[in-house]
Amino acid sequence: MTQTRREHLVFLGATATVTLTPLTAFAASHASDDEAAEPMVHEIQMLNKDPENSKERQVFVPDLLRANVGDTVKFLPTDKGHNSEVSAKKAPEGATIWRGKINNEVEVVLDTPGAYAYNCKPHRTAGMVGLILVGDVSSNYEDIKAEKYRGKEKKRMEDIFERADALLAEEAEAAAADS
Ligand SMILES: [Cu+2]
Repeated sequence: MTQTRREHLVFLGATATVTLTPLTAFAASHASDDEAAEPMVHEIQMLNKDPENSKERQVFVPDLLRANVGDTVKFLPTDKGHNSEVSAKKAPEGATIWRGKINNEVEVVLDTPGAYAYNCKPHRTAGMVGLILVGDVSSNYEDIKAEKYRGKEKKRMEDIFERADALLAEEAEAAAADS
């Protein structure tokens, strides 16, 4: 497979989002949105400690990811003792769901548009959760938001949904300005 230099740079930008804030990641992942975008690989680290706030433990970084249909997400076992999994009711209908083993890397092609609220099995109640928004999320975003989350999981999901709402509003605004 050959890549033009420009596509290659976009790809590098995408892999670098691991260390950026979600809003920056969003901007990077949509840098080439005007054309049929080359599928990208996004990396999410499974960590014992949030590198930006050492008081926050058991985290996915980034915990909010914007992706296009056909992109790949990789969950990396950077620290030990974690997994990534998503249940069918917290993913779009018909989507490929995943259940990683503890300490294993998981690689998933995001084949179905919608929202995916995943978690680490042993640390779900400790709030080790994350959200992936793939393409048009209107089919299940509100349903996922209305799901039951408990304790620290609830607190973290509320924070993630707040950022997701802002991101989707920003997108809607940009789309309106475009037309
Ligand atoms: Cu965990």
